[in-house]
Amino acid sequence: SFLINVLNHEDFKKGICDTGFIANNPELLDIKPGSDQEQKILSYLGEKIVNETRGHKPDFDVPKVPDFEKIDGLEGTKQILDEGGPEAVVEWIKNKEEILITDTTYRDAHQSLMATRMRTVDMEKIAEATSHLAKNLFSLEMWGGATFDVSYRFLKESPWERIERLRERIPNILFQMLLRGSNGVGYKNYPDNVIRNLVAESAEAGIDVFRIFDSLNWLPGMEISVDEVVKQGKIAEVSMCYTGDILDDKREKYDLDYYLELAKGIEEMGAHILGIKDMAGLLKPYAAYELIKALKAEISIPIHLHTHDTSGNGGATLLMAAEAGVDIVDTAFNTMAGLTSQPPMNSIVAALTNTYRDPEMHIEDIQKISNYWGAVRPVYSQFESELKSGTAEIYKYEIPGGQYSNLKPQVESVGLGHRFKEFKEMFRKVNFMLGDIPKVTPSSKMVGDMAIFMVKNDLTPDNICEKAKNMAFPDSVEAYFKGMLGQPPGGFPEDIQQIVLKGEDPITVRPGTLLGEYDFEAAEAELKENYDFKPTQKDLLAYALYPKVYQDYLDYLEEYGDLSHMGSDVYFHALREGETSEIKVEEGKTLVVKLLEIGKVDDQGYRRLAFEVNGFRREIKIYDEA
Ligand code: 3PY
Ligand code: ZN
Repeated sequence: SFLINVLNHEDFKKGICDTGFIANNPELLDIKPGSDQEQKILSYLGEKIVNETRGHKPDFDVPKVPDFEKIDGLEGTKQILDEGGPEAVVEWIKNKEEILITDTTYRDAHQSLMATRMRTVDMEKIAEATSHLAKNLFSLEMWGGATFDVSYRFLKESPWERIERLRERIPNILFQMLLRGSNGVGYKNYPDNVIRNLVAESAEAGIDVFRIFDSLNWLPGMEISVDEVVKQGKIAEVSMCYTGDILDDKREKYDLDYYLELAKGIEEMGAHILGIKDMAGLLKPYAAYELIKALKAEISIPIHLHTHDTSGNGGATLLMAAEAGVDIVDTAFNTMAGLTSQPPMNSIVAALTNTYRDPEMHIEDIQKISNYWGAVRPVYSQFESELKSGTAEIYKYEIPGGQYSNLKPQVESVGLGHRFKEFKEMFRKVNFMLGDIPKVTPSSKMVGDMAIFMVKNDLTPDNICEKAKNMAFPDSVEAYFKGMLGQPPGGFPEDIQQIVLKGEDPITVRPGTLLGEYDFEAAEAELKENYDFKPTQKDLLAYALYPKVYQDYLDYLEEYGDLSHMGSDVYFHALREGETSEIKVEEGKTLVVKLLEIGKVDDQGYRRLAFEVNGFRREIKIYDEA
């Protein structure tokens, strides 16, 4: 390669090559990496090292996958569904006195603790052990919500492949996803055929339980999703989002009757299970008791409770719900639980063992899985929020767990990091200014956008109608007031609606009836034209839901290749000088990479990095942006 470098050099071609040629042109000694794949990986690592980690990497323990005895003919809830359909699962739940447990570690726990950054490799390694050691779980919530977007946008991996890779290793436990009704796994209303397609493809990929919600508790926003889930023979867990406080007479909009009416509507829609989606952890323990007791008397489908532990009361809420007869509760393995995540599974199981609601899980077995996650978590610490303890202030601010770990960076990104407290106060004020609405993706994002907008422009609920008359509001706020997220309980405040819409008429029908069909064929033609591959229906959905994010992902793959098998310590922190790492590049193929040296910046601003790859010295040059 030295010779090739010499022959291709501009000066050499022009014949300018005296005795100083080599000494004056040290880049001639560039030894280019071997294969294309190798080169892509080294450029990925090089970029990380030179422009991000600058060679600093903390020490990490290697997460240990526990030993377990393989069970022949392993069976669980998945087999009940596959053999008898949703009705068989519902019957089975109803006949159980024991409480059933869902684990959210693969989805909401990391969405709420570490901005959804958990990579498939870390899930995959513990998957088979989970299928055995936690075989009595009702379900694993492992998809949907923000995971779809974040996989493509930040992790540069396919969320579809995640289902596949996990399903291969977990044949016995139901897979559950979170579906935002007409908003799919996005932040806006999508055409009906996109939603139907998303449900069908998710079902085909391996999702069994669809937890469907509407961010304003507007039932028409969930119709299409529910209909398609039922058509696919999967379980429709239709949810009501819990907000306010049924124990507080002053929050009369969200009293017990509100939820009972909603639940009846959900049962009438054909839901197999009622979900209670307490996205911010506002359901207090005694309120949970009262709510579940009343619901049990009113409806006949099983009840699945989802909460967050932001206040520190999440465990108490689950236990009171258990006492009131709730059928299924969401938890996460302890080392991935607590705070903005779900209440801790191991502790809840311990609390209920030897009671009439004993979840029939083995404490020692599930401890092993929790230990694994405990070792995985530090690799992701840069994505964690600063929250160190439970906070009763969540009852005041009502910020969803999944939004919490994202908010600080979002507020910082618009230069308001130092005004975070003020922002949280504004989040609350905006909620009441809008008439007190359920806040969950995407309505929670809209409230967040509005709060940022108001803090930035020194607006208050008192001065907004005057001061913001001629201002352009954030897109999400405009869409909300237009009715594009559906209709909020109690309607829109007209004065604010007028200044936001500036004369435009809002809609009151289901947005999907106005959107027309998404043209999947045109999308396929577009993708084929710009990228050299034949997209699957799943790829087309990614493009339909997130056109820009998906194209950026494809561009990234061209530049760096598929890095989804690389260990997360290397993926996020690369290597330090002298460190050797086995980097898995695909199934059955590993490169042994050692970072030998990070060179000094040259006069063009480049650093030369020397690696050893499978025993061969490789060098690359990376531009130092600092
Ligand atoms: C999501 O929609 O992603 C949520 O987790 C809402 O709580
Ligand atoms: Zn949640």
